[in-house]
Amino acid sequence: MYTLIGSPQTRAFRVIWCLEELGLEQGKDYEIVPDAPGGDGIKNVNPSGKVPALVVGDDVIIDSVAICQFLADKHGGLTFPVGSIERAKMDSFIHLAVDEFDHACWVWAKHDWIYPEGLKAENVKPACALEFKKAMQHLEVRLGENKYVMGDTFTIPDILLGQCAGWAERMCKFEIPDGKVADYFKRTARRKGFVKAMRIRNA
Ligand SMILES: N[C@@H](CCC(=O)N[C@@H](CS)C(=O)NCC(=O)O)C(=O)O
Repeated sequence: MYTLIGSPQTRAFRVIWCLEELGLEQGKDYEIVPDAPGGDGIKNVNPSGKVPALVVGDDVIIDSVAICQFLADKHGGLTFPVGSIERAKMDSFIHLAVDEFDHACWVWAKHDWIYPEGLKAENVKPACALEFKKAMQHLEVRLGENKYVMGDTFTIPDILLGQCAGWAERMCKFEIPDGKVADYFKRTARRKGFVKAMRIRNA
């Protein structure tokens, strides 16, 4: 039984979506300890207090991407074999999600409600909106006519990009223009794994 530490409203959502896509069930294969960032529970396993973390027996894995990669490798889904070209290309999409999508949302959040007043800089939020818009354009070109970023196979970067898109729309109010990319996000949001993860998030 895995223990996922982190509230489902945080990046822990990515891990829940990943677990559900891999056919693992809450209560049977994993449990969630819905700690907020900085809480005592998470600080016991991650000195930075950041969520999520996954407890696996006597070990702990920190970072949503590392956790998803571990689960995908272990349960044989959402990824490609280590050393394959597909794996390298998939990893490249993971970096696109983290460097461009996650980063724009995260810096926006820091300058909106996380930092104290004195540290919030004028113009940072519009700069993040611009970065996000550029990232959407990069994604559109790289997606091409594909169903998912790696073609017909749904993989970890689709989870990361989908979670970031929801975050961007809900919290940052970044625009997702109609067209290929919006259709792609709608497609990922129709997946059973996403629907089940959202049910857990909203419970
Ligand atoms: N790269 C890490 C980032 C984790 C992260 O920043 N989590 C946020 C919540 S979604 C957090 O705990 N923030 C508290 C902080 O930055 O102190 C991951 O993907 O797990």
